[in-house]
Amino acid sequence: MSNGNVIQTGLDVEKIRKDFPILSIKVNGKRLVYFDNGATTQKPLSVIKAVENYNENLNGNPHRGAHYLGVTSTEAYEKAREKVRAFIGAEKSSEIIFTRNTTESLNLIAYSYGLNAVSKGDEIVIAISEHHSNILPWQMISKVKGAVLKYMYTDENGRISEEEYKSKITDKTKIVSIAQVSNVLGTKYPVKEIVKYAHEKGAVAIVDGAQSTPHMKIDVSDLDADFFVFSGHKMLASMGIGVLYGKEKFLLDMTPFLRGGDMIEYVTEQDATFAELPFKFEAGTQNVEGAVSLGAAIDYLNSIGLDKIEAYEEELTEYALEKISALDYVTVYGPKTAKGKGGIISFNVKDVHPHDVATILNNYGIAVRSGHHCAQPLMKHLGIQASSRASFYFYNTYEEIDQFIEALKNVRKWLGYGRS
Ligand code: 7TS
Repeated sequence: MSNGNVIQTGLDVEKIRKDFPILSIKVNGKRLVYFDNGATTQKPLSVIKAVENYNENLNGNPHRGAHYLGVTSTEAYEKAREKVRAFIGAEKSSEIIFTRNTTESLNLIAYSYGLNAVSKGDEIVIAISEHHSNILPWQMISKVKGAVLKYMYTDENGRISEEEYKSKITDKTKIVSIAQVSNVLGTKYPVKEIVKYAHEKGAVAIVDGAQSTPHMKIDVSDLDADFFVFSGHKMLASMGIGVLYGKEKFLLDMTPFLRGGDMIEYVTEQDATFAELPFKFEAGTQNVEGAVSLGAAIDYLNSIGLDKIEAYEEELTEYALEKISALDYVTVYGPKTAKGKGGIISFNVKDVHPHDVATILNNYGIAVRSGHHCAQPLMKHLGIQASSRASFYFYNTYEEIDQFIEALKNVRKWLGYGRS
């Protein structure tokens, strides 16, 4: 299996890798093994070229003026919006709002929806494994409005049981916000069931798709989430472009988050009326080249197929889990099998600080993340300060996992310990 890049899923990974120039660079004399895809992903040539083409031929300030480049940039921007709509199965492109990233999308929901919808004594429910981006906005709303922030806890396998979410989401719950895939544990949570239950209790459901949208087919209509958010840079696109999907019935009633140019209809000395959706939420000059990069990234992902990507990553993760579990001085957090888990493995090496693990692996050209992964409440829940994390994408190979495991076997030796 270790040399098999063309497995049951039929992904020709060697061919795919040729599309990603950065994967050929050397780090400390070794070919880069990039296992930090949970933080950000690399770009294929088609995305790099789409941005180049935009800047060489199409750049202008969209939605302003009638001149040629004003029109071409508007077309490029709106074409990207339509690609996003189709990619996540939204009904209308006016339900797709471009933001900077997942963090901004969640803050937009908190300020524009949460501040109005939540009152004293109401409850907001999130998971203990949330990224800080899906915690801090709700802490703010809870403090300002006198609401209660409640947590759904993960069990020893990194899962949230039906019993757990049903005991936390109650008639008092106004907002449920949960990541579809945990950026630390890799758990794929039963978000469709959680959204359904939240609706039964009269709550609004928000799904953070930062770690799911790049890796699996998303259909927001089927999921029925009221809001769905993600970042372009974790799915082959540029940094600085993110998405907020919201059901029209909510977006229409929400007040703008940011105010200024391009989001108005009329402005008088003392008052203003706002532009229609989605422009009401896109104040100021937008990141058009970012949107273009996201459109090109979507084309690339579609050309491979999200179902194939998910299946390949599951096989790769199963292989890595099997190998890493055989090292008795390594502790793995979250689900121990790849079924129901994204390509994310968080772990600690006995007696070695995660930063040392990452630094030693870097000597072998291997990039893994270390730290609290912006999930400090989860770290506390797990009883640890930090962990190392390997996170995969469809351009990673079995060979790279072998290299990673071999390097991991040497980590304790570097620090003067025996191998086990
Ligand atoms: N939500 C989840 C589940 C995430 O994993 C991240 C980023 C965010 C929100 C925030 O995304 P941003 O694009 O707004 O920054 N996660 C990580 C990570 O795991 N390592 O670096 C960033």
